[in-house]
Amino acid sequence: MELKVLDQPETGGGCSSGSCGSTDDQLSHLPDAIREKVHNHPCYSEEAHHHFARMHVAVAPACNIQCHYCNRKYDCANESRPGVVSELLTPDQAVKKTMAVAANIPQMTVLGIAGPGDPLANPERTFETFRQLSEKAPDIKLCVSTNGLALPAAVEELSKHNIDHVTITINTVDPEIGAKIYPWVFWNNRRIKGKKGAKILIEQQQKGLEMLTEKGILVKVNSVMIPGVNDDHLKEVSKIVKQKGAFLHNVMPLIAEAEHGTFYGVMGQRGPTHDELQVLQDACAGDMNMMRHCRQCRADAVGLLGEDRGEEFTMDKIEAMDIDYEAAMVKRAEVHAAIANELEQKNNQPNESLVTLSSIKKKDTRPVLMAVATTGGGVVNQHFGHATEFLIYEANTTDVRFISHRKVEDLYCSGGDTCGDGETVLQKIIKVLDGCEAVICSKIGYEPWSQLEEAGIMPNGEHAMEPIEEAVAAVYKEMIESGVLDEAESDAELVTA
Ligand code: CLF
Ligand code: SF4
Repeated sequence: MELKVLDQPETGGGCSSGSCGSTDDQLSHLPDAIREKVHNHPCYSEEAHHHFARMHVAVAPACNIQCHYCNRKYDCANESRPGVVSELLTPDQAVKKTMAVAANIPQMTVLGIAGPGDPLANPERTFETFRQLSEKAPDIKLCVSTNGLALPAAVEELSKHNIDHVTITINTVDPEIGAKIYPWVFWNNRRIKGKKGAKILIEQQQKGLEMLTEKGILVKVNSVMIPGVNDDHLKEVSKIVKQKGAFLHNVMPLIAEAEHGTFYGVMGQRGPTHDELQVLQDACAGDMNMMRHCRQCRADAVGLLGEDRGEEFTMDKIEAMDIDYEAAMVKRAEVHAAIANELEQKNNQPNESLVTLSSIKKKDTRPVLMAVATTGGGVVNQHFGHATEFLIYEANTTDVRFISHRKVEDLYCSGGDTCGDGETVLQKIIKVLDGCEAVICSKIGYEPWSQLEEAGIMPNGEHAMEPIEEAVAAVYKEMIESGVLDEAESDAELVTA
């Protein structure tokens, strides 16, 4: 099966969408064993994230460092949006919850422990959960995220439980910069401050990374992009972690709000803009596989990356469930086989729209950003008014590539009497879509249609249920053929003149 997923280092030419026939080399250079590890992991594979779900269990409350973007009242901000609190579970409860979710959401393939503190600062609770799950649910991949301070000491134990995916948050390899991010680390029963503490953390992270890759465990590196602190430096971080064998780099934006009570939030440290983040991700992509579909999910997240079904699986609801686990296992196997089959068929078919695009002789056609509304499955299947996030794609004459996602704070259409009254909400959504020239959804009402058009964003509801890359390529082709891109260019020239 062809796997279309991650940004690969540029190899010169060729379509990187993974669905236009010539891209079998996307992940084909990977050994089968690694392909097997990533093909259904929604964080390690961009394609998988449309189809497979993950869940987190919040079993790890303590942390052994302090980050300036974290308020310990909330979940670990290395893998979560700041300001979120999860339901803390015992290992037994976590195992029960995982089994219940696996039975109810057959697409759930990965169980991660990512907080609410640092999983490896809570080794008994973390490893007891992994130990039980590796016995009771061997078809679920186990995943853990850590700040890395306690990692070297934990590598042996991690490898015993078949944990194939480890995330280390590495924001810097320079203690000077580290001291601006980490006020202290707790090491050998002492709180060590400033540069000295940062140096210990960096050494432990690098050592842990080397030990994991030696054991063949896939390592993803998360880095929080903090403008003015580590933004210029992260390209070097990317290069170094790649040299040491990291599989994937996920550069996430700092989210710092005063109301979260973090040091950065209170000090007014800003996060990056969409453009700044994309420029840095593109700069790192020359050296590294980049993850661009991270949702900074909570320590008890459940579902596809873009959704959160945690409320359906609180412990009181799980206690009341009557589950036939045998039937559920059969169902899981059927669903996984059906997804594999669907992906294989899709990847074996060339994207006709892209093939036709490549025959367009027009030179100098510029790339265009488009927003797509989807609930998953890799197809355009969501009403504009129901979208809580948009996936952003860039189209050019040879390629359609996934760039990022953008969250919508309020729904335009929330149903009931107020539906459609959302003028200010709509203005906010239009701001979120800044830089996009089209929005592709399954349906869209008259009011948002005309306001989007006025804002220079072309709405399109004609590609419902089509695969996303094909729909984006088709809309791009329509834009070229109708001369919309030329008009926009000459408008821009007029303005500059
Ligand atoms: Fe969870 Fe992290 Fe494993 Fe994924 S999340 S522990 S690698 S299973 Fe994924 Fe969520 Fe981003 Fe993390 S989208 S925050 S990268
Ligand atoms: Fe907070 Fe996570 Fe940093 Fe610990 S490692 S201080 S929980 S962001």
